[in-house]
Amino acid sequence: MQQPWWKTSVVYQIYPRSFNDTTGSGKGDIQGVIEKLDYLKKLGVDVLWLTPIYDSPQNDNGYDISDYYQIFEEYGTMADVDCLLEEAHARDLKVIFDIVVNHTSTEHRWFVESKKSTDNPYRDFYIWKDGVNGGPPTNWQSKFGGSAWQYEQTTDQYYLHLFDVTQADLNWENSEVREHVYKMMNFWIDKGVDGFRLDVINLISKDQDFPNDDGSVAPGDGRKFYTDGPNVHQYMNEMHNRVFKDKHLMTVGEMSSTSIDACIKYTNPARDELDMTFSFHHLKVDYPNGEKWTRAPFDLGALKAILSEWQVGMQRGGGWNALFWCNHDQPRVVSRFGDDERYRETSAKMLATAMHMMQGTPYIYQGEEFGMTNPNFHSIEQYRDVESLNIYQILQEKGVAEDEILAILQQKSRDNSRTPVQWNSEKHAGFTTGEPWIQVADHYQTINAEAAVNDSESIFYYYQKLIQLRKTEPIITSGDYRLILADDSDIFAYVRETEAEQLVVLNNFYPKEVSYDLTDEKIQTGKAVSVLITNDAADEKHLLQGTLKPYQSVVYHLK
Ligand code: TEU
Repeated sequence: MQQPWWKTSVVYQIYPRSFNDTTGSGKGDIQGVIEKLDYLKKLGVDVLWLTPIYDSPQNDNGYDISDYYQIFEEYGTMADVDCLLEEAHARDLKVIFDIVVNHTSTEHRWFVESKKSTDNPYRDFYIWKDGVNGGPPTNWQSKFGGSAWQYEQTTDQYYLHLFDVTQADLNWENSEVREHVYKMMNFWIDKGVDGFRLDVINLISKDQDFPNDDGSVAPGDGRKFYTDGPNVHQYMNEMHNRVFKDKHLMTVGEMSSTSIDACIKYTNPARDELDMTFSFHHLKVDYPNGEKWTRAPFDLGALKAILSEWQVGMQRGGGWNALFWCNHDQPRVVSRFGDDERYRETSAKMLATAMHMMQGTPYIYQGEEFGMTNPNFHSIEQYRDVESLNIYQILQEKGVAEDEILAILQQKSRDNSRTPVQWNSEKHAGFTTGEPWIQVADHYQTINAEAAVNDSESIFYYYQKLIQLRKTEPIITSGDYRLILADDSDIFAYVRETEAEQLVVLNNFYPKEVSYDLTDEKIQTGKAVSVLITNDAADEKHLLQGTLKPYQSVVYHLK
């Protein structure tokens, strides 16, 4: 059956600010992306996702947009965008843009107008409410800490900001807002963009009663009153019909704190909403009691259960997952779930196998393809991320010791994945000839793209093979997922199966040799067995019983 093109594609996420600087500004730029297109083509990816490059005061590195139709000048010009699209398409690479329409920057002209007076034509582009008992309208908390409401003296009202105070939430109940959004999205499609990643798009519909949160869900931060809200599917369907329909685009929604049922609704093709969704539950298995800002090891049992629940649930509901370990908001995967010292290469390949053999569209975050690690910053002066700087202050006010705060940030800060891409062993890892906006991680002399491309056994070529297999082995796209060795505390194992063939995927998540026995796991023995891919030596005769070396992955193919 002919699959939509994005079901057999692999996406590469580019955070332009940290990707490649061609001007010496110390920030990456669009020409820097163009310069690396042949490298990305060699890796074998199909789609490039650029995080926001629009005009912005950069309080949240571009997720605070002040003009959707202008390019942030330090990244380049509209002509550079035209050149990028042309050069990418010439290499059969598609490009999707990041659209942030839950909120705009408070420097956007709409907000500048909106805050002027209660009868301003743009007033209802945003969410303004009277205070209650001299305080904010509700007890909702910003994702970046503190109240989600900011008081404005001029009109004696509060505006809603689920993120930074400089990111004001748009009022999606207002059809004028929706019309402006659809017009803008169609502008970018007309320029040649091949689709969109939609930032926190499941937060755009708020309960119009704006009730206080009684704390019964999560830490009482109000998310149940705006997550997967009352009109969100109506808006997604409207956006589909006004923007996406019949244009063969790829659309992926970033779904904060969502559910499988909601994501089936967002992505089941019969509903004409989105093509796929990012969910984050698997990336909270090192958040004890859901609390991000503490240090904790990850829970492999929870990780296996959550990934499996989403594989089976979305498969049953006709939905489609975006598959990812890392992005610009998450720590580096090899530092978080692998071993970034003794077993860096082996564990990075294991993690890649575990994710890429699942059903969905895989996303590779810049530098993941050659095993970039967390930078292990040791001083608050090294951090740039607004969320991390806010949390530093909040934890200080709570009396948490400085060294503990820094240890927490070392493990959890979004800056872990925002250090410049390490291209080679030259100064600043070849990222810039200027001063980088954020420090380059240490050990770039040995961990860099050039070294990886020059080593046929590197992580780079392992990813290249995984990407190729997705094109040559239809079972990776369409085979049913089934967890096996469910109770094993060291191995994450699953099968992908059709009537005709089966993949047996074994991943040892720890630095120790472990044994396994698949006798009772309904393996399709009797078929020809081969090793599809492994990050170490493997032998077909060990299909049913065998051992895995530290961080070893083996994928057996039966057909
Ligand atoms: O992220 C949504 C979001 O909630 C993340 O910030 C993440 O869940 C949080 O950092 C966990 O503590 C999107 C963008 O990816 C992020 O970069 C933006 O800061 C955010 O939206 C606001 O636009």
